[in-house]
Amino acid sequence: MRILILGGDGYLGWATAMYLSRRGHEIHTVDNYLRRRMHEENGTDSLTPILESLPARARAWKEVTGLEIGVTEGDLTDWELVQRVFEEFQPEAIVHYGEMPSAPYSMIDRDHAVFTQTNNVVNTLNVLFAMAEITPEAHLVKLGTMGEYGTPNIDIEEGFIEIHHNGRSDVLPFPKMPGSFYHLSKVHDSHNIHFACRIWGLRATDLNQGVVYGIETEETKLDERLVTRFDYDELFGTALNRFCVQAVIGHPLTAYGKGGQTRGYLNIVDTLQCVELALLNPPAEGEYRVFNQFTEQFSINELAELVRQAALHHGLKVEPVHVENPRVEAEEHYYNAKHTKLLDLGLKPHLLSETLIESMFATIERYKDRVIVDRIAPRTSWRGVLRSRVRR
Ligand code: NAD
Ligand code: USQ
Repeated sequence: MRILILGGDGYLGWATAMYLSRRGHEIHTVDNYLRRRMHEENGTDSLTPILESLPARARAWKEVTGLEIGVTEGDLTDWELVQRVFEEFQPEAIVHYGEMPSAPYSMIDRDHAVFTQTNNVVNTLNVLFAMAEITPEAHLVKLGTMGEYGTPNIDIEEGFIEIHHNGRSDVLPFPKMPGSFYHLSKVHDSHNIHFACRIWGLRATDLNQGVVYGIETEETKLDERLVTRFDYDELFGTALNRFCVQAVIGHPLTAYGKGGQTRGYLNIVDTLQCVELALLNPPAEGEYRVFNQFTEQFSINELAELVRQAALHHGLKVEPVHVENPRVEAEEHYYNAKHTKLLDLGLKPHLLSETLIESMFATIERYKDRVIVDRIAPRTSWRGVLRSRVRR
């Protein structure tokens, strides 16, 4: 299959490009290095040393495997660039990771909120128009987020819910209550994608993914130059990845608030499997479908305890601390999200275990001299804008 991977320089995009290339697909990637530039802006960096550019990574891939990964360095908000890539590559499927993915980054201030929503919504609109005009048969596999739903006090369905109201009923999109301007950008995308499927007959799979953890995939292990990025700082690191780095360097595990925040989680190798399953089982013309993409749910306190135990076993002593929560979110809540559609397609989950956490410790230990310790503690407050108003 000819697969266009948008955001191919990122944590998940690079791992996906290699995985699908090795399975015989023709791969082309697009990235504008936004993620690298945001790290420069914040004085942070990937724990793993990634090569200097996407072409350099593609060259290393070719040397190791003999396989090609095509590269376009460019911005997806640039309509002419998107149009050119679609015309030249004629994708049969598009895996769209190419967005600004951090909730805290989107909450820094007005500029960062506006940038996040503009970047993400415009990228996706450009992709939808390119599909409609150039490759209307192609399948869009779009990375959304479980955070679109928030934490409602009812079970979360996979995208749609049957509602009975005043004697009538319908199946409608599940209500959304996201927790950051970033998560909101994904809701806006979902509405735009659903609309494009309805009006133009496009086909799309919206993968509402949970929090991803893990450093290694079969492909990253082939050669050190093929590592994917791995972040642990307050803006770009996600919960379990951060806790593993914290355990290795002896930093208290930063549980925000009461630590009862519960989310869906999955191993990076299962992200690859899920995307492949979606690609191999495309929706019908005009169909917009939603899969909840995670394998297990944990509260922050449960994750911290798992990491504490694995650390102890590994000869490391670390304890959780309950730091003031920089976010505005429910710290104790009901959470039960359905996630059967990918299992029905054949997903074989790699569940979180002490062995897996210890193997993450082992990889992190190799790079621990690269950790920038003063970028670990949370600094970005959801209430930051309000505080500056009070100061005035
Ligand atoms: P990432 O930042 O590492 O990857 C995104 C890539 O897209 C980056 O390399 C970035 O430079 C590129 N990009 C962003 N805007 C662009 C633009 N305008 N033009 C060209 N390239 C652009 O993030 P990730 O963790 O790999 O996440 C990939 C996707 O999956 C994101 O859409 C994210 O919202 C979603 N997601 C991630 C997780 C997770 O835990 N990592 C969980 C759920 C959903
Ligand atoms: N948290 C802590 N301590 C930390 C870091 C996070 O307690 O050191 C808590 C947060 O307060 C939150 C939960 O852990 O309650 C998850 O936070 P996170 O930073 O791991 O993940 P999140 O901000 O939700 O974003 C990440 C990705 C994003 C993706 C999302 C999936 O960065 O791209 O969309 O996970 S989901 O959470 O399902 O929406």
